[in-house]
Amino acid sequence: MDAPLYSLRMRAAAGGAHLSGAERIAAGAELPALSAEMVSRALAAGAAPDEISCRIDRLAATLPRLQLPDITTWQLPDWRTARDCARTLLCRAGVSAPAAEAALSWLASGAAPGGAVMRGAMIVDALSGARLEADPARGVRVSRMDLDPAARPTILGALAAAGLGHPRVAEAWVLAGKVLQAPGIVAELCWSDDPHYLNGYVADPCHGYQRLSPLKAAGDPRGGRALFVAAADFDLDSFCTFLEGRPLLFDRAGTIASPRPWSP
Ligand code: WAQ
Ligand code: MG
Repeated sequence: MDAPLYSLRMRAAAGGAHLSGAERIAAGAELPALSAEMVSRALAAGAAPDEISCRIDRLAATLPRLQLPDITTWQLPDWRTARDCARTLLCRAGVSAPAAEAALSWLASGAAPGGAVMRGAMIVDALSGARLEADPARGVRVSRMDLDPAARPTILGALAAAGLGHPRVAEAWVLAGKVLQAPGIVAELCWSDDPHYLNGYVADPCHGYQRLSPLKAAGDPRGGRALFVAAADFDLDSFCTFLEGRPLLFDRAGTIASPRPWSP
């Protein structure tokens, strides 16, 4: 019998605003080191946190194991052209032009009330562009997903070999991998709130994880995630329960294409 696995979740806040978060799944023996690593990360996030919460939950004995989406990387001359590219990719995935536009401008101006960065993701009707999340400051937090511990070295090795060794890539790839399994998902749009990390992505079930470099201007502290959903038969509760609650591991990489200049 395999050793039990645990979900670890960390979230740090300062002055009521989200600072950083992390999600992992690991065996018990890894928990002391991993939780210390998460606390260090919270402390290194920039502002001094006034709250760091770490939570550990034991998971069911057998977890589903899936393949990660394929990765493409589109190189763009600047972030404005990349936002046009994001519009094109979102529309190709089935998002309406107004819904894509609305999400891009929310992310650009701060999607939480008062123009702050959200703690989680917006949920956006892919047709109308209406926001569906219950709490516009929190959104939905995708959690309880990770690389299968046994496959982790191989998958991280494949990323590093492709020049994608930055830890943000693996984390976002895994997060998008889970998002693309959610019932009713059409596409995801994301860029970081880290002022120095400029890459972002559009993910959809057909074309996988499509990185756009750069997707924002250097120094911009705003970022976030929009999850576009098809409203027909959409059930908000099952969508959020899946993303927040259902544990999922990835044990195989998708194909990783070399970076290419974008051509529409
Ligand atoms: N669930 C939902 N939304 C989240 C989560 C989560 N677990 N974690 C973060 N967010 C939201 C929140 O609004 C953050 O402000 C925003 O996403 C950005 O989070 O291939 O690093 O962790 O080169 O800053 C994408 C490109 C990097 C990676 C994304 O996001 C690549 C990134 P960050
Ligand atoms: Mg961040």
